[in-house]
Amino acid sequence: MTAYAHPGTPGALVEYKPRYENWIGGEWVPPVDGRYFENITPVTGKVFTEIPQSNAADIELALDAAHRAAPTWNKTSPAERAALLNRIADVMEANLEKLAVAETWDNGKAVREPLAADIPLAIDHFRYFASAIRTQEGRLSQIDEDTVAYHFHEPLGVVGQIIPWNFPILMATWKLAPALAAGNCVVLKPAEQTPASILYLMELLADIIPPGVVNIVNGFGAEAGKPLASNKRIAKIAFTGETTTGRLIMQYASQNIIPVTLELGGKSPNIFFEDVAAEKDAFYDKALEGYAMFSLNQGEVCTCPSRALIQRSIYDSFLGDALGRVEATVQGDPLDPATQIGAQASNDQYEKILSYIDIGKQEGAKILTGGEPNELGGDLAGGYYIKPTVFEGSNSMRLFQEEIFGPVVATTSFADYDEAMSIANDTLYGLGSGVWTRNGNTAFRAGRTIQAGRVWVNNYHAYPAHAAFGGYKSSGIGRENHLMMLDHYQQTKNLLVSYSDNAQ
Ligand code: TXE
Repeated sequence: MTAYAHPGTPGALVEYKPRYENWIGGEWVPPVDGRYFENITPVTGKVFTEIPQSNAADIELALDAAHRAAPTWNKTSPAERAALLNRIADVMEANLEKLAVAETWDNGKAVREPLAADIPLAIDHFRYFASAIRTQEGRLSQIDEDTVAYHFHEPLGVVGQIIPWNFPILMATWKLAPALAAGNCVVLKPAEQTPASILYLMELLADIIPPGVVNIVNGFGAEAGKPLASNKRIAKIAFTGETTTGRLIMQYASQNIIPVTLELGGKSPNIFFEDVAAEKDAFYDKALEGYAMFSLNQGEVCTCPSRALIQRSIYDSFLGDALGRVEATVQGDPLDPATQIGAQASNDQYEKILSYIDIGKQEGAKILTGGEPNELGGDLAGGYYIKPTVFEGSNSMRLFQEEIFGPVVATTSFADYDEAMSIANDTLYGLGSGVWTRNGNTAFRAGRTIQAGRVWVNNYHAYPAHAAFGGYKSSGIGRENHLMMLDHYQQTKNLLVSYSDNAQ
């Protein structure tokens, strides 16, 4: 398959508008102050569209629209909500290729990923929550012969959502689908680095979402995110982003005593036990692939397996084979489906990753491959490309302790099971982790011992809608995906009824 034409060039599948507005109350609404910022594609480093630089006034407009829509939308039946979610999924499916190209242009990721993962997962997510809300039931407790406690699920009302730039459409979906299924209206702020693909999606959905049920306000964290997260008119704030920002979000929410869900940083261990190498078979091959997954989505994944732990007895041979796999990874034009690693999402992130590569060198960690930008030619010359990078070092190094959010893996060895567990848990974070072994008992014990919300056993980077996802420790509060997500967007109403005329 040949590469997709870049937006703005002849034959392009996606044409972005030169300027977007906020999506409020079912209309495109210019920012109150009339300010816009330039949005750059990381593929070439060039500006391709302008985005509203909103502030508190725009957030208030969006909240006005959401509160106008809420009395009706909050009362819709589960069947009506499910129908909307299924319609959204159908439109996305009909436009899958366009959405994948739009996502790549805004974020820099290799288009094969949104084609095969981000967009199909988003579609499935809407369908999953359409089913979930149809099958959700309230509860009834029989207190005594004549007294009954009914438990009803009620929507919270109007909720705020703030998302990051690594999976713009999928992260929007993870938050929108359960919120809408539960009957809430939403004001969502995309990340300033990747606002365009979500606006492109809203253009496709403009006619099917009732006005005010979903509102998108763009802008920067302090100017637009804070007035949303600290607003008295939201009943909940959901956030994905950096741990330091998560702390601020909790402070804002505490002023209004509203619930918060936080999905924050990670430094996930990926552990390879010696029995993995007992045979050089398909399982061994799968484990090598599991090691190389640190560069998936350019390493810009909160669960990036950024710490690899390999048992000492197989360290040299396994790492040697794994390096071959890493070096064979294809980096190039993100719009070429053959490309496996694209561009980092922004210049800031590109600089941050390179600075961590310097920190690693200064700490005395050894670079085994990569460790530098990938200077691609032609119109990709201005883009933000970094070669997948393997470091060898020890777990006390900053390289092993701080989230880099790039295609960089810090690798170390361990003697036995106990040491593996102690290194794995020696981190502030607890989001993802991987365990690779042929021994079911080792897998189970390690899975229960590692302090992380998700432990992948003999696989990695799978995100089905019906598996709970979220963090231990500084990686966050609450879960996303799975039925249980509905609880984060609902109130419980208890009606305690006596059906007796007798005195109490
Ligand atoms: O995150 P921020 P940034 C990590 C990753 C990355 C680092 C910085 O290590 O290098 O964070 O990224 C909004 N009130 N992750 O600066 O600032 C902001 O506009 C309200 C991990 O992009 O947390 C954006 O929409 N909102 C992560 C969103 O928060 C505020 C994914 C995330 O931005 C705000 C992204 C404020 N005061 C980065 N300040 C993951 N775990 O997936 C910012 N925002």
